[in-house]
Amino acid sequence: WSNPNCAPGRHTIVHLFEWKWSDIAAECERFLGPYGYCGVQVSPPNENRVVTSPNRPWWERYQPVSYKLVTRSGNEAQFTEMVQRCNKANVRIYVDAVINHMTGAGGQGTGTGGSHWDGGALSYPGVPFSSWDFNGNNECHSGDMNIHNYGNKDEVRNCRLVSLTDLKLGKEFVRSKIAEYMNHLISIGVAGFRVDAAKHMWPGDLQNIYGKLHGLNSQYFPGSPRPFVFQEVIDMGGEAISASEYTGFARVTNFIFGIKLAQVFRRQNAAKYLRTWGEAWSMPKTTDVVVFIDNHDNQRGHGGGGGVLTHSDPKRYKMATAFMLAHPYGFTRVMSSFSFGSSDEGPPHNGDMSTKNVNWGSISDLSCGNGWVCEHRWRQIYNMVAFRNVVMGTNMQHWWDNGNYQIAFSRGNKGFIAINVETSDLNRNLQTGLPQGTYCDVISGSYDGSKCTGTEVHVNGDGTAHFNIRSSSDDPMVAIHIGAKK
Ligand code: ARE
Ligand code: CA
Repeated sequence: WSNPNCAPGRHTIVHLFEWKWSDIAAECERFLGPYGYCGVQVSPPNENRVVTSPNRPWWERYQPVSYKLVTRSGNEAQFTEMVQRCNKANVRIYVDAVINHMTGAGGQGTGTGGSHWDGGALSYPGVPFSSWDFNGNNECHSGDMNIHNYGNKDEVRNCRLVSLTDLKLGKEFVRSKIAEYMNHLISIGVAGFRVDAAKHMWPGDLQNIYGKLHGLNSQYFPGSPRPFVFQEVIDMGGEAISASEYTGFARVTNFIFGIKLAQVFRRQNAAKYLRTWGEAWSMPKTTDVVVFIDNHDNQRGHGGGGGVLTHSDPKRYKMATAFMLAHPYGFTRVMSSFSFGSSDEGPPHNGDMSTKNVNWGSISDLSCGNGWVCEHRWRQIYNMVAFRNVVMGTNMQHWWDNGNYQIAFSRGNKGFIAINVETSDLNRNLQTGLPQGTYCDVISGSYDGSKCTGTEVHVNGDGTAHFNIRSSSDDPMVAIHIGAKK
């Protein structure tokens, strides 16, 4: 369950947060496929509660009503078409699986797929789940049924996360309904799952559910390998539950990663220390993690968030993302956001609250418009996704730092990056480890097949090259690789 099942030569996924299935299908064909992305993490595809106060927040999708595939992103036919078109474009789909809970415990109503739900009565006939499918006073001893103490494992796993009705995953019927939902998605052709709120489920219950999952659809995945599973476990240290309880069988999300890199690129911790980036920073093994600079929660202060870099601080964000993509550690995920004022605000919408389309834009300008930030279409980011594909399998070599905030390293003899987080310019010769030749800096431009649209870097016969990186530049870094050589 730890293999992402990417098409050959692809190594990064993008979270297209709240995108419509029809837009994702088009994006796979016109952008993600051609630009080398492995896949897309999509928002939860199953029926959810319709929240009207606040009006249709993004987080209503984390309150399941049933496992019917009807949401504001689209219906089952649109979901299926997206999966088919993306797989055909060599881009995988990973589903955000919300399986710890159903809706908030109060209220009742009709979900996005027309199913009735009643949180007070613990009734979800669309599945169907009823009161004996949920944890109650026998399992949860917190008093009011909610989680208060993250120091108590039983409470975190058997009580309600922010009052969401907590499924009894020890029960065979509940496990089988969840596995049925996930197997339905597998039969459509998805490549794996992000497991939401995994910390709030017992590792044994999760392994039981994973064990019920079918191999992937052989139409797209020869030999039907196991689905990829990465589990959302927030472990910053200091709580009863640790990420290591969830590794060894599947991956976990690494939340230390984005916080620590934010400190470096905000100049609160010298970049020279990144020389040992990885397990030495109290992070799990490289093969056990999915890594990212920010996610949909912490970019807006949810999930204990804050402290991370986001698109709203583009200079530092691009530097941190470039470092992530250049460095060998972890399986990488790029965030693709919509712009927001309040932290509750849902995706860009039309007058009837339907989600706005994403623009394709012109060839020279890949911006998305309509309130979609589309970090994954920023040149400094997509060119580093390609860099990662080119250098995959090589080690970090030729590390250099100025003893403070200027760093550089190569990936074997295939790629090289220099980053200037200093307040002064970087102007010197560095050993790149690359073969002699003229390379295109893929930060300031691209290789268009014959020439560089940005700066050129000339690597000498001895592997050295001259770098001049002004600290005041919008992008104080240079990256070159053998896939963008003149
Ligand atoms: C909303 C309202 C609540 C209301 C609830 C039920 O905000 O006030 O009680 O609905 O009506 C998202 C939003 C929530 C939202 C929820 C349901 O962020 O605000 O609640 O959807 O609509 C913990 C979990 C972690 C979780 C974060 C948010 O461990 O798993 O909280 N993250 C995932 C998703 C979220 C999603 C959910 C789970 C729920 O990524 O987007 O919530 O499906 C420390 C701990 C962390 C803890 C953190 C915050 O850091 O270490 O474990 O994270 O504090 O409490
Ligand atoms: Ca639980």
